[in-house]
Amino acid sequence: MEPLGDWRRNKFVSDISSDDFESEVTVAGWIQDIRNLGGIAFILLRDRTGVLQLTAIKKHHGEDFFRKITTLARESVIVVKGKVQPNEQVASGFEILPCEFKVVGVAKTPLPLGVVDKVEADMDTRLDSRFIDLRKEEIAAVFKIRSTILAACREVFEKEGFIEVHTPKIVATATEGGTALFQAQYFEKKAYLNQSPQLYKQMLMATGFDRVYEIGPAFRAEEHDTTRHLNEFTSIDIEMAFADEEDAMGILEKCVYNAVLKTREVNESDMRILGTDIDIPALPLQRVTYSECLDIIKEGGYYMNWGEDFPMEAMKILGERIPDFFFITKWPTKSKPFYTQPFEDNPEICRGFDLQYKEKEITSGAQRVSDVNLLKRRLEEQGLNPKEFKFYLDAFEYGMPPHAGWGLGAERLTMIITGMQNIRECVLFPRDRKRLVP
Ligand code: AMO
Repeated sequence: MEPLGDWRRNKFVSDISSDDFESEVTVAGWIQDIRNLGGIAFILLRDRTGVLQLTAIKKHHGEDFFRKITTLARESVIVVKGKVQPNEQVASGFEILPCEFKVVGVAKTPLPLGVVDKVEADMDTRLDSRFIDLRKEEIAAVFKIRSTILAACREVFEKEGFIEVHTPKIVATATEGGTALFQAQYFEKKAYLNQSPQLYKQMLMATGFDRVYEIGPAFRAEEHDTTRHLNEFTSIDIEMAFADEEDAMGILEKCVYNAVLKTREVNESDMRILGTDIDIPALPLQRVTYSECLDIIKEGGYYMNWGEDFPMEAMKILGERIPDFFFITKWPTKSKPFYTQPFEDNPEICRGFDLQYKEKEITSGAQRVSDVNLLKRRLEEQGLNPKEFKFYLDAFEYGMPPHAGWGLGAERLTMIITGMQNIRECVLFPRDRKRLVP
């Protein structure tokens, strides 16, 4: 292995064009394949933007150079200085004739997982060697898109006057119900990993910050092992003051719109690699009330009682009959968490909403209860002890404006935009019922 020294890449593969013909470039990456034909060898070098061909010619380069470059193990990392030459026979239209190269990272053989092999490895094998799995362009494409989605949401937040905040992840109380909590030892006290920034983002509404967003981890000790659930996911959260659920939905639909728009602009080739596409949603997104959903479900041949949560079968009927992205509004109050504001004139239903993509839920949100007495009552109704929520309730006692917000699962949105069927494809190192390593 050689030190990098002052060698630096000055071109990514995708940056090289006919403008570079006959000039010297420094490229760097992983050796994807070597085809040695005896007198001439083709070495495929991959970086995050693509693959190029290095051509080594025994007569031109000499025996030693030729042997050294053709005997490198696949997936070793090299830095190469070489001349760009036009070559019609190569898909990219050029090849690089190396002048010098350094081996800066040697790969052991055999590889635990192939990068370009046609045989598909199962998910566990892939995740066990995730650092290699992520070298595959179709796997990396998902994370390039995920990055665009997050940037697109941030862009909306910044434009709409939100400030970015970070709330604690080690906490003393449950937010989203007591069953799905991971316990932690906090010195001599019992603590939990936070399920959602819910209580903290609401408390921030009492500060005058007015509009906050947080993109951070959320932990759920859910036992079930599905293609839609993780035990650690990234939650995109907002909270806004002097606002109701419609205002919050307005920000959400802008985020979704911008995420799809930016992905189509920035990640055209990644979407092509994934063989997927998604239409830019028309705004405003359709709002369908919970009761209207029941009617649609009934028309679809499935019957359920008012107040029940939608089982997957019912969700599928909805997904088939309503345009892709839609809101479900006006939920039964008892089906939503304690912090959801009931309608003043009909407290059986509340100002909570979900954002759906077909049968998949991607966001929950609501206008919140800002009256402390109602909040205490709601806690008790749901079998929770207001005393345990004192730190939260205190923030409502000294001037709390009405407010609303939502939480959007980054992996769920990425799944939808990339067309992935398993949520594990949308997180680098998934945490699920069985997986804690790597
Ligand atoms: P909720 O519990 O519905 O609401 O979560 C909000 C969104 O987070 C994502 N999500 C998950 N993603 C992957 N794996 C999981 N186990 C998982 N659980 C949830 C989903 C979901 O729609 N405090 C409220 C939000 C709010 O009202 O502001 C909350 O957490 O995309």
